Amino acid sequence: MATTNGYFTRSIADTDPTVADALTAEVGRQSNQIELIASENLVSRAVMDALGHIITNKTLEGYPGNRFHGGGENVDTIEQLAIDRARELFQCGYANVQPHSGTQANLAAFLRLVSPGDRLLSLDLAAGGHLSHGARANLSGRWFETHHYTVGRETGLIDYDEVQRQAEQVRPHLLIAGGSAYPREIDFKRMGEIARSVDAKFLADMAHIAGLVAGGVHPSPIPHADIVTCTTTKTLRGPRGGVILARDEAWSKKLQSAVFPGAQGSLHTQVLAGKAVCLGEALQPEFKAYARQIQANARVLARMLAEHAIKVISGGTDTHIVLLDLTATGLNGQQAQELLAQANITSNKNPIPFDSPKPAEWVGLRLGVSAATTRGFMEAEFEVLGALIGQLIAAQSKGDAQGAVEGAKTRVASLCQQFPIYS
Ligand code: DSN
Repeated sequence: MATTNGYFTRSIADTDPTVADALTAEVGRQSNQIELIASENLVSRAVMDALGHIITNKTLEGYPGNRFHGGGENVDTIEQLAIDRARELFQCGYANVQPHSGTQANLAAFLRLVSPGDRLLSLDLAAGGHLSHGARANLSGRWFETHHYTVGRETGLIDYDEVQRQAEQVRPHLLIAGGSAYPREIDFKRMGEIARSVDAKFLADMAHIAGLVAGGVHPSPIPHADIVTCTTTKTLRGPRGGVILARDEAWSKKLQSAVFPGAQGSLHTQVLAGKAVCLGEALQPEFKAYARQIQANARVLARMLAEHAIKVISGGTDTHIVLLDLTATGLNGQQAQELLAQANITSNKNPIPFDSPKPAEWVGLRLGVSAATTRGFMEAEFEVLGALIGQLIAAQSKGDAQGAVEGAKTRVASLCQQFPIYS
């Protein structure tokens, strides 16, 4: 019987060494590489305590005080805390902390904002948009008629006059701002004005920049959008999951039922606990300093790469993201990603504006500084890192990066040793 053979006491190393070995290897991987994937971060020990807690056993549907199952009193406490913290952090009237991901949060928002066949106007994927904003491969692309705005070919910036012109032409039911690879500040106020001028609803997806908004270094979409969605995973430095926010508590009834039972079933109770912890952390004064450091570090990284003759899309960054155009280097995104990986720097290939639709042909590399900033890297470390990446790419475009890889590996190892994680 499960309960007589150490079911409640034996560790994973004893019961399932194959999985345990992969988990141990992952600790080594994360410790010994520099994480530059813009959607990643390093959660606190407190968030991990929540994620690994037996609260995961609890099945619940509904909302605090109004559940479909018994025994929910402790989860009620945690969920209410997460809601209150999200409302305080983002200064809004309504928060729903149940969405299992940002995409689920968007799905629930669509359920209340649009009907099948309606027109969406969202940022083009290659210009930094997101799959769940009407991409063909996503349900949203099947259910809605999607139109995209993009960025200026030369500037890499959203041209708001052009968005206005397109909105007048398309007459969307829903205008969406936000995405996964736009490195610059988004003018949510202007986007809200554009939406209202054509009687469209306005959804702001601040998944990537939620931590920057929380930390006060990026303007908040809350005053301007009908609904705001985000993840807790990225700059917010929490568990994998989504949140829906609205300025106005009037959305409460409609959005509660859009999330459950509209878009998903029972809660991920352990993630809910992790969200409560991360939102509590983001309310601390140190989080503001963290957000400022992200921005400062990203600017240094962008400057260093530009000094190494690598084209930085839009010429810089206002966020945690630095998006590189590798065209002039002769490398594509995949080759650059693999090159950096040889030196234990983790990144991802990405399309740049007007790039090929085929991932194998993308010439972009997306870098993000949130995780390394959590690790303790400051401007000085990002100067070193920017130079290393610049030298690696320059050497590879001349055909021989072996020496540069060896040199970079040594510097990366010493940085990782200097800034340990989870020790
Ligand atoms: N949208 C993906 C990214 O930005 O990497 C996952 O969050």
